[in-house]
Amino acid sequence: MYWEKEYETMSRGQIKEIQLKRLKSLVERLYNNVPFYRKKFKERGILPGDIKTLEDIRHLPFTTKQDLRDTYPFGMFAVPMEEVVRLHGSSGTTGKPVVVGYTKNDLKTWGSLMARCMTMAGVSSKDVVQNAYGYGLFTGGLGVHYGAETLGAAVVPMSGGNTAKQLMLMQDFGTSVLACTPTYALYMAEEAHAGGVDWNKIKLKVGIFGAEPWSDAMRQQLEERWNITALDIYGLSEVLGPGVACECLCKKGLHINEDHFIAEVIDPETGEQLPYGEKGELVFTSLTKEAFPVLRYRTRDISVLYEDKCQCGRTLVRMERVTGRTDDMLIIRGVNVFPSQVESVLLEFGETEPHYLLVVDRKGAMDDLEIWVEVSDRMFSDKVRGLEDLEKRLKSRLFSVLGISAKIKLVEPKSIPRSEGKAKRIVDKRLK
Ligand code: DLL
Repeated sequence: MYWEKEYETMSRGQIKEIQLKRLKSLVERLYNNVPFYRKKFKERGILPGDIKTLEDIRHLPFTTKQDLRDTYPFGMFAVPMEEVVRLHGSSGTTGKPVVVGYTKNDLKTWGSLMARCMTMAGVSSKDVVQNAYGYGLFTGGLGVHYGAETLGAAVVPMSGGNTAKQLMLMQDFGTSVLACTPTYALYMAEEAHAGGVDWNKIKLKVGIFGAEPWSDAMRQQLEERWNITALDIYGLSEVLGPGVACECLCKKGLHINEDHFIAEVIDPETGEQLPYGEKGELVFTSLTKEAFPVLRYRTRDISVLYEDKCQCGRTLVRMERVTGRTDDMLIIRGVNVFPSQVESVLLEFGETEPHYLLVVDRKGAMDDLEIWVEVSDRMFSDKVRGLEDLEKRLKSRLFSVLGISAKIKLVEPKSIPRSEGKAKRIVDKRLK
């Protein structure tokens, strides 16, 4: 089943034609309406008329998260504020979020791209979609919500949490589609198996899971525990929100909605474009967004693109599921965490050394973060009371900076292995 068959199954040549036409008009809009891009184009001596082929995209500048921070909050918007009808933000917890905006048209496009993704996943207007992505600045909740409505399905706007009620409504409403992060779906499955659920009343058939990396092993667990087909959905606020790409029932990678986004894979060191089939950093250009278009946005997500036709009949390029990033950002219980945030806290405390390790694991369905911290010589020989007090203060300060709670393990000076190359700050056991 297709939502917009003509776009989803057109020849590669036709897709490229549409992309070129839209790229030309995007560059024109950026040049005329966004001072940030006009300056960048001028520095490189580029005029909108210089874009003649799709390959010319290689001459255009990248956009980074830092660029978006520097123009906070609305500096990248390409339309006047009176045309903006919605604002969302990235899921970072410290400092200012990255702000993205949408016009009425943008919301319509987003709704239909999400409807397209859900159709790809086998969802139809007959379904009851329980939406347990968080509603709020995060794009997951409202993104899925409007997609399901556009499709004509019945959406249950649960948002995240409140697991007992989630399970109750799932049974009472005959929910057939569950949309949430894979970790939350696993947690709900655990609770459901722990008792109280009448499995005859569970009508789930599909899970649309994303917003964080997950593995095929986890897919298998989710499929077995819920007796469903579990599919991967990808997106990021800076480019759209959920709906940039989604798996079809063939489970051979995620189809990118290429009539709205140009996807490239680049070598993260040199910035050079890599051919299909090679692994590198994903870069997206949003072709049709009006309020907040981005040119060659560096996602930091690592993937591979495949151009061969999928058995589902779609000709849209597929991306391999994202399991890693070029930076050291971790997503723990849905929150973006950078080791540098931990470092900055340790530097505030005189009693610790800036040697630390973030150990992330999955206990049952929950992500678990333990932070190993080396204490200074002076402190280590101190009384136990002093150490306990330090642990408490660290825990509370880290909670306020990271936005999630972590276990603290104070270790002896010089006990965390030193590295001769890049420091190894992270042990992530979740994707094993
Ligand atoms: O996570 C949008 C979203 C909502 C996608 C609901 C899917 C479902 P951000 O909060 O801006 O937006 O986070 C974007 O999350 O760069 C990836 O690192 C990661 N991510 C998103 N989807 C996936 C996925 C939303 N399916 C960042 N697999 C991205 C792996 C994912 N990582």
